[in-house]
Amino acid sequence: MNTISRRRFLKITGATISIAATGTVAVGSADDLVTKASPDAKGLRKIPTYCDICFWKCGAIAYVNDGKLWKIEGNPEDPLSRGRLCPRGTGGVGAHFDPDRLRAPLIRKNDRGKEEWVEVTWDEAFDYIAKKMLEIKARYGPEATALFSHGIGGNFLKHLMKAFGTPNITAPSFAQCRGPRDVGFRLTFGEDVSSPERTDIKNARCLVLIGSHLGENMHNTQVQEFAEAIEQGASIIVVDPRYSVAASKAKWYLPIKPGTDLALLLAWMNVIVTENLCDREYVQKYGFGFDQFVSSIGQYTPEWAYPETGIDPEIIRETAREMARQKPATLIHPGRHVTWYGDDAQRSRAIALLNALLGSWGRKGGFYYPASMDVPPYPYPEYPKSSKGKVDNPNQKYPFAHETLTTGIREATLTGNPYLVKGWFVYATNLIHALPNEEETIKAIQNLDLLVVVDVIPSEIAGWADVVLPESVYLERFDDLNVEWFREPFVALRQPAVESPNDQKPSWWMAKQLSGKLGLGHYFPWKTIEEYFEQRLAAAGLSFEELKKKGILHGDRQPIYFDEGVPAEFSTPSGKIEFYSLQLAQAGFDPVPTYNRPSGGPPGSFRLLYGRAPVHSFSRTQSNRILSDMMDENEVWINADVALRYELKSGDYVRLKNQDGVASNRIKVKATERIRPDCVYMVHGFGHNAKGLKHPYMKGASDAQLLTRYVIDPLMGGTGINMNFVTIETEVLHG
Ligand SMILES: Nc1nc2c(c(=O)[nH]1)N[C@H]1C(S)=C(S)[C@@H](COP(=O)(O)OP(=O)(O)OC[C@H]3O[C@@H](n4cnc5c(=O)[nH]c(N)nc54)[C@H](O)[C@@H]3O)O[C@H]1N2
Ligand SMILES: Nc1nc2c(c(=O)[nH]1)N[C@H]1C(S)=C(S)[C@@H](COP(=O)(O)OP(=O)(O)OC[C@H]3O[C@@H](n4cnc5c(=O)[nH]c(N)nc54)[C@H](O)[C@@H]3O)O[C@H]1N2
Ligand code: SF4
Ligand SMILES: [Mo]
Repeated sequence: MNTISRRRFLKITGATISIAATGTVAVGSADDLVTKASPDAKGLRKIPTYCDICFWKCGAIAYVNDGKLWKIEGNPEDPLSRGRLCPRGTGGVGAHFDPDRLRAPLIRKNDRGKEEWVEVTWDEAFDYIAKKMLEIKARYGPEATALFSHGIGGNFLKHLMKAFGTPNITAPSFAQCRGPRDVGFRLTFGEDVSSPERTDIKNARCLVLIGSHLGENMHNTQVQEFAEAIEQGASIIVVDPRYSVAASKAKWYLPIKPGTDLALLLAWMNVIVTENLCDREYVQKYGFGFDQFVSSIGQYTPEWAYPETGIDPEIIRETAREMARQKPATLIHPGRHVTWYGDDAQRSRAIALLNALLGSWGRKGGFYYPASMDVPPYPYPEYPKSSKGKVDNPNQKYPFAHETLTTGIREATLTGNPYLVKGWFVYATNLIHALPNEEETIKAIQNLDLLVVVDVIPSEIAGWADVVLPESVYLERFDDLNVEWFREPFVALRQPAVESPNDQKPSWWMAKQLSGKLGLGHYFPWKTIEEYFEQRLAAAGLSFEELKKKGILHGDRQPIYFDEGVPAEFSTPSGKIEFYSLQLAQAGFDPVPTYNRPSGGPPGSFRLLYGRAPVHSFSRTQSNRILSDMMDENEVWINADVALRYELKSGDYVRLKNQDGVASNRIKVKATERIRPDCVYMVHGFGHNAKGLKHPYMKGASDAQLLTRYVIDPLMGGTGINMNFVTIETEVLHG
């Protein structure tokens, strides 16, 4: 079968441990899988699809009994899930049954944010939107409408917006998540880490996790592979101010002072170089600027790093030697959500450089070269070209931003610089929880002539919309083909298992309908979505019928390591791994990372850290009754000694108040030895205040509300948000 070329990959990227209840699942062979969502059907049907509770897109099989959704399990044919879903995926059926769901299109009938609506027909909603979009276009140009879209479900809306003529299409996955990592790796190796990460965790002999809290961060394949690596005796080194689930599996746990990881990374590299422990042949063959690199890191001894990080110099040496002992199967995990301190691209670059010293890029147990099926895009007419260009990064202020900045579009909406943005189309991203400083988001929204939100529940962002469009949940709809970049090439189909309970519709249908109202119908030449699939798959020599039946089609395994014949080519300016970066030097940045101490907080305050819980995704699952049954509110982790000082015990309620005087909803205390005394920690996504979210309303507290400050990464515009500090307000009563 067709497999895509490396060249196209470059082009495209240029653009359980006992931790989890991931029960192994026995399912029948693909032969008894059927595919149609027919509510009257009797008996048991198994419909292959892929999960949408997070962006990992695990292959799954939905079980429908007498027309009713029963359960969902992993598809054993799928290389991502390998037959097992994570607890969130298993609880995904709760999304279909959620009584808080949006049921019909809504138009605002009072001030923005009041959450008062009139139910309208789809036709009325589209008329309203099209009229506004065309007015905005006539007055300010097509670029004045921006699309915020997260996840594969937004693909057809992206296509519509490109056809409309706007280049302003963005997702929080860059400036609020993995952007700095991909920039740091791209500057070093010429390629992104991308998603799913090209990390060969299962073959690693030494795995270093810096923050990445696998096991709470439940990205399925990574967690499964982490368990495998542990079983095979890999040494695990975890660096985290909090004793995470991953830390409990580690041989070395380094409770680092928050924000000082770059100091540790520099000291590790210093040891490896000074003790002559690097992969010399690899570095000589593929490296550029190694001598300058060596002289630059000479000052960063473990003794220098000790007062910065709080990590004993001998532990720094010991762990560096262990990494070197296992090279090249030593994987310093690049992390994923890395927008922490504003120096994140340089910290990520240091991670890339440490991997480069150990020769793990392109090697088994390090970073592999992903492969993909060659499924050509649909042959649409060409998009109109924008004369204005993108709005998010005027004058390339952030020279290494290679994707569009959400917060850049927000900024332009607030200031009109470089030009005005008057319409936001928001698909599946809760901008109130996802972007730092919610006040700025709300102010920007108040400048708009049109805010459309496509969601499945009445989220906070939907509460601010002029028009809310209710989408069918993933178990009720087709979405675009998932042509994944992974260890092995495959293509997966999301298809409906059941019908939507009310007047909800899939986004491809919305995009096609709206295209008609905007005079862009010729951009949607296919009559049905099936026709679209058939055409794309036929062009790849694949059968839609077979894909419908199996949910997944595989390509032939390709070489994925240098040793297997992948050419060691690096798309950097020098064509080599850049230990020293001329591009950075020319743009006025450090060509080799250097360390700056992060600023501290007011006396008596604690740094606010946040992360994931195994049974929830961001702010999107708290109203899913199956998942909220397992975790209904978040807690604030407070160091046990600190709690004692405040006379607090686990179960008491407090409020957190940040440096700008913003106070949180009440939140339960977890007094624990498992966190440093200089920080507190909470799970992201709780503390909902949208009225329509009846079940999760005001349960737990929102980290997002407290993240009023952020530091922008000067290389690429990412928003570092671990820069907020809170005090603990105890007057809330003991509970
Ligand atoms: N269950 C679940 N899993 C998920 C998701 C989800 O919503 N739910 N979301 C997915 C997505 S998109 C992402 S991006 C990932 C995010 O997950 P990760 O990429 O693993 O990272 P973070 O959420 O940034 O990391 C939180 C961890 O970093 C630690 N930490 C905080 N500050 C510092 C510091 O200064 N130094 C160090 N070394 N550690 C620090 C925290 O204590 C915490 O353990 O999770 C993915 N997996
Ligand atoms: N404070 C803070 N901010 C963060 C993070 C953090 O940890 N703390 N994490 C950052 C990271 S790593 C990421 S990746 C981003 C994630 O940011 P987002 O992707 O915005 O995540 P959510 O908050 O879950 O918002 C998803 C929205 O999509 C809706 N939705 C769910 N399913 C569907 C569907 O099928 N169709 C439609 N149309 N809508 C649907 C949900 O109801 C919800 O309103 O946030 C970033 N921002
Ligand atoms: S990791 Fe879990 S929630 Fe994410 S797609 Fe896979 S099963 Fe679904
Ligand atoms: Mo993320």
